[in-house]
Amino acid sequence: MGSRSDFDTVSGALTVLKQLKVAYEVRVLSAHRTPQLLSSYAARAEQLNFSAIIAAAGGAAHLPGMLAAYGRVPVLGVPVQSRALSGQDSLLSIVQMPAGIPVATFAIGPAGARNAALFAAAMIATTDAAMRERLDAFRAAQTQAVLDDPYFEDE
Ligand code: RP5
Repeated sequence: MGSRSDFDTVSGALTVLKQLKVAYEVRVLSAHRTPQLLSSYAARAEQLNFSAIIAAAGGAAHLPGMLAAYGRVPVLGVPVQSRALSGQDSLLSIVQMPAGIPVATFAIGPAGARNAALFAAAMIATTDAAMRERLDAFRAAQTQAVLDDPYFEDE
């Protein structure tokens, strides 16, 4: 994440990663406050052969694009809801990558962070049968929660 202040947005992603037993690490890296750190972290992600980087940032959110530019690890960008423009600025700056360096972009805020984690797990599941089973179980539990809702009426 671009700042410690992004943590509330990111924390739901960590819950999902834990639940699905995806190994992860968490860092605060700022494209503008710690630019050197950002490039060395992208190199580390490549060296360790990470499956994905979930990059959450707000405002002029160049963190995901810069991480994607420095390495080949797929970057999943999460726009953080900014105070000034409610995250529209974050969303547009992450999603509008010029052709050549892709960043997969998710919804603004905590929903986007959780979905980025689920997407990373789905990427891993393409070559990992145990992860596939955990994802299936996650979805089944989600379905069951709807069915168990007293306001849900079965036909
Ligand atoms: C971005 O600027 C961060 O991703 C954060 O969303 C936003 C504000 O950062 P702080 O000023 O709260 O550190 O770099």
